[in-house]
Amino acid sequence: MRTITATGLTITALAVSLSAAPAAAADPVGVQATRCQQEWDAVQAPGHRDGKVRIWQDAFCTNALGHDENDDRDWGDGTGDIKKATNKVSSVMNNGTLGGYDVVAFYDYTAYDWRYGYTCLKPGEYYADDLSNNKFSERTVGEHAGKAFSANDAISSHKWVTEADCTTFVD
Ligand SMILES: [Ca+2]
Ligand SMILES: [Ca+2]
Ligand SMILES: [Ca+2]
Repeated sequence: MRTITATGLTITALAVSLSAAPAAAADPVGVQATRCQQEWDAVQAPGHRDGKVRIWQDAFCTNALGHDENDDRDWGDGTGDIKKATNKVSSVMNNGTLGGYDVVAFYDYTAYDWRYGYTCLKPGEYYADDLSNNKFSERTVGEHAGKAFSANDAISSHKWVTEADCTTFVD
């Protein structure tokens, strides 16, 4: 009886994997989506938390543009750890160590100016693999006050903050 039961289970499992295979092959995004997890796993630190924020030019953690354990008030000014990344980043990761200032705030404007829109990435969210799915907070000043713009290809500065400092989060 045990042999028959085991055979039955094997056939069932095979049928499931065969039926699932065509869908996976037709979905290259499914392959891309594992890239951020691979990048996360590759960080050599306890719990993969080395205290840094990581950024990529393209979605799915592709084409790295830098990493920083501090704040950077201008992603395009040629100084600090983030130098040539303004208005082009499409995926981000929070490898911050847990506790205190462990949330990363990303701003549309330089100098951490939250009034023109920002969004925060909690350490427990790990990463955002495609920022085109996320918007900054609504602007509170300027001609576009009340509007919320896409966070994709738009971030211009970042700062380590606490969760209590944010009301808008990357999800
Ligand atoms: Ca900079
Ligand atoms: Ca981009
Ligand atoms: Ca910007």
